[in-house]
Amino acid sequence: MNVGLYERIWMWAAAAIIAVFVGVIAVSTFAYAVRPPSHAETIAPAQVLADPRFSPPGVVVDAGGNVEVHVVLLMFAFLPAEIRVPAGRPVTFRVTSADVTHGFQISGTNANTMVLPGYVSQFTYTFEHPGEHLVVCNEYCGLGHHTMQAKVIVEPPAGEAGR
Ligand SMILES: [Cu+2]
Repeated sequence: MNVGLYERIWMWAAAAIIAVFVGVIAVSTFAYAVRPPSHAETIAPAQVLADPRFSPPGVVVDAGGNVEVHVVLLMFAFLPAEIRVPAGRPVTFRVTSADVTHGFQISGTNANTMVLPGYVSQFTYTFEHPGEHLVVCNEYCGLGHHTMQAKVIVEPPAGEAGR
């Protein structure tokens, strides 16, 4: 088969671009563990509020100072509805649903995940500045969907209060 020079060049260029794309995905997946925030692990949706990972829901700071927020979404509320976290430190959100598919989006940030019943969604976010963010459900979940809201209150780092 006779393939022209330019066509051969473009074929190899296209193959190289595809190889680079696949390589970037492979490196970010296996070397940097980049993955979607949903499906971190499984959980029985009917027992979410009794599960030690989410009972009680709220903010947990461990001995090492790591901040974890455990949130349960259900028709039509966030538990807890008010989340207080420190500024300038990575905060890991672990979110799950007790019933249907919900969404967890923190306004003014790129923190956003689907929340599927049966799975825990997890992501880590650092709030740079103190302030208040509205949290909304962005997956239609029923008649009261539009009333679902919570807020994240970002507090000044410890020792800087009142500055
Ligand atoms: Cu909703």
